[in-house]
Amino acid sequence: MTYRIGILCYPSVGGSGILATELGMKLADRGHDVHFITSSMPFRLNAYHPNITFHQVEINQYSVFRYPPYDMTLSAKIASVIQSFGLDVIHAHYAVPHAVCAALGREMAGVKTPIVSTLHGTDITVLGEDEELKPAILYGLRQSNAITAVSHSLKRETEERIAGDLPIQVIHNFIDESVYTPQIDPTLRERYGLTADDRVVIHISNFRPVKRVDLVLEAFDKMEVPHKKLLLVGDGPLMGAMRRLVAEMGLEDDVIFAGKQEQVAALLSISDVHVLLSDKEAFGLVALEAMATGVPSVVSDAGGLPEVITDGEDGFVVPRGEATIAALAMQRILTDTVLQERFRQNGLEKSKRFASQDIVTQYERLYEQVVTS
Ligand code: GMT
Repeated sequence: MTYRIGILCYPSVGGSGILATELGMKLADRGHDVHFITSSMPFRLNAYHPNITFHQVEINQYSVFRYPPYDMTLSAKIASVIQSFGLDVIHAHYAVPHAVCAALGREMAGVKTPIVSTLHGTDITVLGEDEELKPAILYGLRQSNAITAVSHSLKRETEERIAGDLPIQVIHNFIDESVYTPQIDPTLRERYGLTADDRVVIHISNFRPVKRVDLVLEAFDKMEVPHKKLLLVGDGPLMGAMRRLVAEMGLEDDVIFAGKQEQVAALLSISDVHVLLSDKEAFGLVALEAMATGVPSVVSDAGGLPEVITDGEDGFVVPRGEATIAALAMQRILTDTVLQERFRQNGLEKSKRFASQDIVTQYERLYEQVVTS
């Protein structure tokens, strides 16, 4: 059975947008008719696909508005797509405003199109802390016909903070197994000025406070490993501060800022260890991407990260905020080639559990459930 599916997500760089876009593309490959309703073209939606339609939400800039009414426009667009294309299901990624707008759009269209809402993390762990927003989040979740969370940890947090009485199903994030696989590009290391002796630590994030890039720098600085290099990929509000910190720490020669990149599989492949020391992390898609590319991770014990990385099996899970422990963990992987290879092989095997093949089927089953009930 194939469906007409409306997908709401943030189109810019970010785990929830990436996941929603990849899901839409995989669903289209399976014959579903997929409609992205977003403010701009999702950044990974880079290939033409006959089963995908992109509906741009135009933002009204009328001068009387101090804040353009994006949520209203998005809801109206959802209503119009429901009416024009007869959507069978709406899949909202991220509670705010998408779950809420899905409910409003459906109401405007005067229909009962089922809504699946997927919680990704900060929509609950950060925005759910805001008492002014909480009722809106709860409204969006109550209006949903099914709610999913990307990890057991996020399901627990949602039950504790917001909606203890609502059923939440865990569907883990996935990777495109055809993209995230060990890659060999002999020229790439060279292009980043890396030599064969260099031991490369990689961190990829949106440089927001929650990612603790400062702690990554501190841990890297503490590591006693010859020829160590740190590859920082991504961009965000703390980029300026991190550049200054690198200079203050005297690490300019060892830290490479690669900026925002789309082809992270290739960059992961030239690295020896991946590090993510976030204070909060509902899942940590990038740790899964590293694992599938054959790169062991050192991650903090935040949120769902221990559901991705198993301590001592395919990487190390260290306590939050502990730079010294993280430094020792990275050092062990970089200096013990037997351990590194064991983690790498275990990770490659484990990443198959998160292959798109199975996870997309779990979403399809859920669509069937909400459409037929
Ligand atoms: O990590 C971010 O700040 C971006 C955020 C997003 O919404 O794009 O990521 C969240 O969703 C990802 C996809 O499900 C998860 O892998 C990330 O762990 C989660 N981030 C946090 O919980 C901080």
